[in-house]
Amino acid sequence: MNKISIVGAGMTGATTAHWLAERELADLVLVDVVEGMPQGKGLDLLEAMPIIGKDVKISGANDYTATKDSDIIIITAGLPRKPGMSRDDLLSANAAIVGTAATETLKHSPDAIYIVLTNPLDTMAYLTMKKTGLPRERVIGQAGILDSGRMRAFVALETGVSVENIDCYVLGGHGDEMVPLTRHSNIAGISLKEYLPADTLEAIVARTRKGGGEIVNLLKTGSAFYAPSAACAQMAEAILKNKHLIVPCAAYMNGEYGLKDMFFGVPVMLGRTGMEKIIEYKLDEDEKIMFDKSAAAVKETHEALKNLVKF
Ligand code: TXD
Repeated sequence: MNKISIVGAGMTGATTAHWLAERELADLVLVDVVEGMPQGKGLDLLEAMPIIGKDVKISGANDYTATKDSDIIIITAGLPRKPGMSRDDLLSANAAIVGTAATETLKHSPDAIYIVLTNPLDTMAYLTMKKTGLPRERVIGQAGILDSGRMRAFVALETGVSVENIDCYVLGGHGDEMVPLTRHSNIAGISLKEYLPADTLEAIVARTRKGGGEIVNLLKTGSAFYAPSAACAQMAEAILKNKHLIVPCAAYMNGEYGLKDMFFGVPVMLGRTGMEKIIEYKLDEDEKIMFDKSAAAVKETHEALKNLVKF
């Protein structure tokens, strides 16, 4: 059985464990600083396994020894947003948490692939790669599947078409400057630009960009967790099953799309070695402008990180 350890057993971490257990993909370990909480959630989930008929071992811990020999480490530890906060407002608090989680887990699982969720996402993935010194194939950030999932849900609500027929591609940084590619997004092969009136499509794009904030404002405390964790589980499955699945994720850029030394949301191929390949779309002029704007915002947060942390 494969093994996945999830650091941060809060809303996103515990719900990721839930989706993963349903897939019977790997044994699971939850790690959190709150005493008893990861153990309690782990045991509760373990006791659900006979009921849903899945042979998965799940446990919780407050230290990293239990994560030994994990195939995948998922990092969701850190603070979530409060209403009125941007993801970047979380930078200094979460940099300390993610830095420790990354280096400590690596000691026990030198061959693991890292999936990072903590915000500000692109910069926390960058921090994880720099702190661990891992090759870029083994550090991937989750954002694009979620942002694209939100857009797919809004298109489905608008059109009444099955979510299975709707493909959306939201690229760029995981912030308000994210880039929903309406030309490439489609319903059963028909571009959204053809399928929907311009103003409807514009409203969907705007709602997608603010999708995380919409939920933060409704919840009042905490941020979205069902869709983010479902996205994370899809990534872990694609990796462990060596699916060569192409999905938007945050990846370390080494010249692709003209970007270097930064994490950015692009279509990647996921398989057993992690991020196997970056897919490069041909962007038109408008798309390129949106890409550059989003990249500039991510770069700025990366620079703020470099002023906080030594690699
Ligand atoms: O799509 C995405 N990338 C995201 C990211 C979608 C949803 C949530 N996203 C971000 O993940 C969010 O902005 C936060 O930065 C993290 C965690 O969000 P979550 O909603 O799960 O927050 P919780 O419920 O507060 O859980 C965080 C847990 C909590 O139990 C803390 O006790 C724990 O993290 N924590 C730690 N665990 C281990 N080690 C350390 N040092 C630690 N510090 C806090």
